[in-house]
Amino acid sequence: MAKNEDLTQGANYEILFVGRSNVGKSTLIREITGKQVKVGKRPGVTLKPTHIRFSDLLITDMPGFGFMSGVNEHKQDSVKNQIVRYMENNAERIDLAVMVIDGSVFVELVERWESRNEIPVDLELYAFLQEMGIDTIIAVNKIDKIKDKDLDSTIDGIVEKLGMLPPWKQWLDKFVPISAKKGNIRPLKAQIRQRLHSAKRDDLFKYM
Ligand SMILES: Nc1nc2c(ncn2[C@@H]2O[C@H](COP(=O)(O)OP(=O)(O)OP(=O)(O)O)[C@@H](O)[C@H]2O)c(=O)[nH]1
Ligand SMILES: [Mg+2]
Repeated sequence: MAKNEDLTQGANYEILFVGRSNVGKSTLIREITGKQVKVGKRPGVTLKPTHIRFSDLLITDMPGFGFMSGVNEHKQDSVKNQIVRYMENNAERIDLAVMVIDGSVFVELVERWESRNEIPVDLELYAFLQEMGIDTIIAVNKIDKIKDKDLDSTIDGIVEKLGMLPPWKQWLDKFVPISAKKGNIRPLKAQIRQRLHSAKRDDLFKYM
């Protein structure tokens, strides 16, 4: 634990990966950085913020919001509180958040919550990031599970749920369709690089 904490010392640029459990955050970080982070078949694999460090670039893999098999409700609440606290405590250091969603089920899940009159965790998380003023890219993952002909309408639906207007292609700097598992992550890399470039940090391109 102490060692994990030390990785944050002296970091000047932090990219945070957040999202519901099992959406593919850890798989994505592995694809982007080439570093091994724990990836699981079951949700709830990452239970604490995990850091990877390159020079003064800090990459943080957050535990997933939402359902985790074999983890009780109390524990799930404490994971959620931990995530919120981490974002509050480190908002100044966090330059960019990549919110990962499972594009193949996102709209259905959100509607299921809405039909129970509950606020979907994903929307809550997104609103919180906005409130904290953290620049956020939505990585629409698992597009290998969506039929080509349905891709545009599916992403349009996601855009609407997040309170923006379709067509999604007017938000190319915000919504990036990817498949971490298939190694199809180029649009996300391009967007991250654009943010690094704006921050005059082209020197960090070599790490991703
Ligand atoms: N089909 C498909 N599966 C994927 C993709 N990306 C990740 N997965 C799978 O989704 C499962 C969960 O991946 P993880 O990377 O562990 O997910 P996570 O978001 O880090 O999960 P937590 O640590 O529980 O929050 C694994 O079985 C991955 O192989 C993708 O693009 N397509
Ligand atoms: Mg994980």
